[in-house]
Amino acid sequence: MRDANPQTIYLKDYAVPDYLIHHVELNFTLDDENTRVVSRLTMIRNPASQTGDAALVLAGENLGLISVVLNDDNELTEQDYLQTQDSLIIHEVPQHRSFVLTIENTINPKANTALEGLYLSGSMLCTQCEAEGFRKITYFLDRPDVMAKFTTTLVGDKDRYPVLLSNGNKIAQGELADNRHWVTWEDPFNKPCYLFALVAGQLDCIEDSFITLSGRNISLQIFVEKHDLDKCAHAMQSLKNAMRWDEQVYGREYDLDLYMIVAVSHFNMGAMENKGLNVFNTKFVLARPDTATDSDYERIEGVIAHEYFHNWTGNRITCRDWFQLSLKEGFTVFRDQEFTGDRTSKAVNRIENVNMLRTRQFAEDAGPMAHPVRPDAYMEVNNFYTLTVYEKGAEVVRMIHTLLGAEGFRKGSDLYFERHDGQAVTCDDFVNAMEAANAVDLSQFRRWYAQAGTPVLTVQQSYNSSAQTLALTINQHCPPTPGQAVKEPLHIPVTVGLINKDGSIAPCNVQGRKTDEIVLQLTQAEQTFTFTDLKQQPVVSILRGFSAPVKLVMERSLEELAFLLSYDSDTFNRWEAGQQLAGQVIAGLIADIQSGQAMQINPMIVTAFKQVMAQSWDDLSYFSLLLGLPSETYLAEQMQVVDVVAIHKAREFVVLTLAQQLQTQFKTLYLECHKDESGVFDAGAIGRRRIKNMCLAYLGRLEQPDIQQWSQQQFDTAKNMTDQMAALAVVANGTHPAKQECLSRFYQQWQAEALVIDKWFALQASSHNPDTFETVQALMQHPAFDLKNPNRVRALIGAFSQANPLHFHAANGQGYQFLADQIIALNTLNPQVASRMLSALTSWRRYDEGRQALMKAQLERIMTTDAISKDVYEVASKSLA
Ligand code: 7MF
Ligand code: ZN
Repeated sequence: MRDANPQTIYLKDYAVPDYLIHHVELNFTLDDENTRVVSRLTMIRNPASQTGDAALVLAGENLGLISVVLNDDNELTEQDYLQTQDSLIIHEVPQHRSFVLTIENTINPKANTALEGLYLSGSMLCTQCEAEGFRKITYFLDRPDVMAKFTTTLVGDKDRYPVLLSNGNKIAQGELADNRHWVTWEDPFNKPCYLFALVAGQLDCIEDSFITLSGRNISLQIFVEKHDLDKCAHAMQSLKNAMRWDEQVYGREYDLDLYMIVAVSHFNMGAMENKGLNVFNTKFVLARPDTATDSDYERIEGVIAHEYFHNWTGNRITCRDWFQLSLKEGFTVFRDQEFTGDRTSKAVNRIENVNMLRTRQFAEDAGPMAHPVRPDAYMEVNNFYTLTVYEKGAEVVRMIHTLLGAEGFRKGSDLYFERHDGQAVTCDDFVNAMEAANAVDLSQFRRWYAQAGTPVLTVQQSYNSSAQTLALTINQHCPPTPGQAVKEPLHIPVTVGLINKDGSIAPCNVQGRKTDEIVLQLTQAEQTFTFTDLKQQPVVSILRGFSAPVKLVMERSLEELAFLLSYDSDTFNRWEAGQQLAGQVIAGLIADIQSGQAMQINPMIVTAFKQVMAQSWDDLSYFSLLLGLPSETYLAEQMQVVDVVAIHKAREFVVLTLAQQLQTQFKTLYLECHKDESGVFDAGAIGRRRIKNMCLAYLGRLEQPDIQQWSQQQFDTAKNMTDQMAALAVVANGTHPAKQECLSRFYQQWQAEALVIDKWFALQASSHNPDTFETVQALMQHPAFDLKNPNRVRALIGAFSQANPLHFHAANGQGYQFLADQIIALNTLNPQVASRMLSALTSWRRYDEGRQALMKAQLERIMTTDAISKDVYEVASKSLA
């Protein structure tokens, strides 16, 4: 919490550090409220530094400084250094030889509600240092291009902190007087301080092992609170799957003898890849069939893999500065997506990732916080852990993969690891390696890293029957974003396939090469590609697999979309055709509502759904996605002025119509797939649960006694959380007579399981029932609600503001005022979470005038918050600019 005028940091100002740290010896005397830190730094002036000033500037915040000693015997006095709010400046240190600086300070973990640095989560002491948390532990050169070897000794009471963990290998331990003990950890790898971690507390652990490709035996441990020991098996198996996959697909082995994961209940985000000691949000570790849904199981495996993959893409090779964050995050997200695709269903995984990209990243890219994958300026680095850096960053890596092919990409990643192991590098270094290993020119492609905004591709086709050619003309245009008025054309891979009217493949014949599918390389503002030897006009399947993160504009009739939904061999485009068909039908209904007419549904949607349901499907999860309608958020993305009420009404009308007209099919399918397969997590069982619960959700809209009976029955007898939660959602989102009873029984049943209670909060907060706002207000007062727990905040406030457009955007502004109240309260407690909650208000320009004024007024009120944090200030001020 600081002044309301924070500094902007620019990429163009990057300079190498003036000093380097070779070795760090840390000694922690642990106490919940008064931990003592002794840090002994072996340092040297950086020979590459260009600055004349010799002062040593260390970053540090909220530290109780005790002493500063130079070379073990020279205790510095206040004449020798200057302490500011966020730094310690030592006026003179040796310039031509290495020196040792020993700093002693205190910190208060219990008072640390921002959950950055060393803090208390429940009864566990733990750390979060990325991006700039280490400076809240001790004074340091807190930047990722300063890499050092760490040795860490932890000292604490044996009963209060029986388990003492840090990075690397345990090299010594012993007992002390007063019931205390100590452990020393040594990490043999150089690392930046953001990868440092410490955990201490009353923890239990499950253990396993993994034999690497070269035959090394790695010990694996997952630490949790005792009552969670029975929920770790899935995370452990996931870890082993990820380790094997990285060996097979990237040729990368784990490098330490020990890999530890700790699950903590208070965590600002998903997880953290600290070297050898990952710290996870409990949400992404704990799973038991009766407490976690199938999606939770899949997500856990993905997050465990993500953090594991960071060991090579992030830890062994790290970022030079935080503008390069996508170097590790974009690449690692791409890796975890590919892993999840291999483990589950490629088609479903791609659709889910694109859905998230198009609803959330596209909104970010079109709003006041738009920035390139490699940002060029920030006030608060924590605000740049964004969907753009992560998800669009992964798309950029995926496009390189598409352009080079799997083999070429692997050559490039091998060269990247070979060139840069042990270094802190840039996004450019990554692209350079890809280029060099494949002898290609990616200079224009590099614009993807520098240019913000979502490009729009407009496609026109013209078939010439006498020449038997099809000309595809593609135009690219990227709208301006804050600070970037003019955009250059990008290098965009556009994957295309052609389909004959009978559903067979029409070969793509471009410049004499004949293939089933082609990757067109769009490099100009407008380009025409000509396909030859086409005896009949084919249907074009374009942007297959969503080959680039762009918006596609192409006139399509409902008939053409229905054709693609039946015949496209590309699983992504087949699903996309169904979504567009539904989207067009819903758009028609929205127009009806806005012009005051009765809603007239186009029956083609029913026919299309009927046809999908009449086919037999191997991948039932994919089948269930084909039966889903575009979300209200995605529909909102498509509108000039978002009309939340019309979107909701129109979409609900389609849901109800489908439920009525396909009632028999939904019922049959439900009964066919409704079996007890609790604890079975293969693709078949997961798919049956998905499709059955999709059917139940449709049928629930009918509000018929027999269906109410089914959902109640499923709720009462479910032995797995997927089925229980799905049934509860149907019961609670309507007029079911047992609604209140089921909600309170669910609470009673699960009150000891925090993660299940989060689901209970989120379900009620995202309900479309008319009394939802009052329910949310009441839940804020619930004894289980806690503003200091980020998972709870996301479950209640996050779900209401981000997953309930209808009620959040209530025309009287009560939703906005509520959110602003919570953000103001969170600003002092936890600025990172406060700033994330702001995202629901940043898109205010997308709404009607009345709502715009109400949202803007709340943003302005937030701006007047006393002691406004950098985090909240940056987002609120940029939103209003
Ligand atoms: C999967 O990236 C994908 C993304 C930073 C914290 C985890 O490993 C991380 C950390 C944020 C947002 C998303 C993710 C993470 C963070 C994440 C987790 C799993 N380095 Br902030
Ligand atoms: Zn990551």
